[in-house]
Amino acid sequence: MPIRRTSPARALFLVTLVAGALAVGGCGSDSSKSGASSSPAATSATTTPAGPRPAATTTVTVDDMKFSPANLTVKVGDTVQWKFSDKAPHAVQGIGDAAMGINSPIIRTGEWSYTFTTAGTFRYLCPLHPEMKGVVTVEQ
Ligand SMILES: [Cu+2]
Repeated sequence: MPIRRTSPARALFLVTLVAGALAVGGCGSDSSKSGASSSPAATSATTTPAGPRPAATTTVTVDDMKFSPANLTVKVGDTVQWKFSDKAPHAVQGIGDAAMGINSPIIRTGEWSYTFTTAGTFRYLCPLHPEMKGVVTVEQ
């Protein structure tokens, strides 16, 4: 009876001792290796840029009774800035439902910006001079 009780306990004790010794030995011999391998992993994590590319701003000059460039291609999230510097006042007004948000005040000198959040083709004109037209193509 007492032998049956003590022998599993002793066996467990021995296993615990051996496992502990192995664990300590393994840790001690591997510590320099694991320390060396963890630093390249850390640098690769920091050098990998997360997320999409930064948004860009493209300028359209409003001068000499025209938008230039009149045709422009940007990416979703990009901003177009119209820079007004003509003798006559102008505005930027979208044509059609998709371009309804494009609606600047009448400006003679100064800037007005619009950020394109959806892909598509956006036509616009100057409501004071409807022959002044432009197109912004927004790609995904
Ligand atoms: Cu105009």
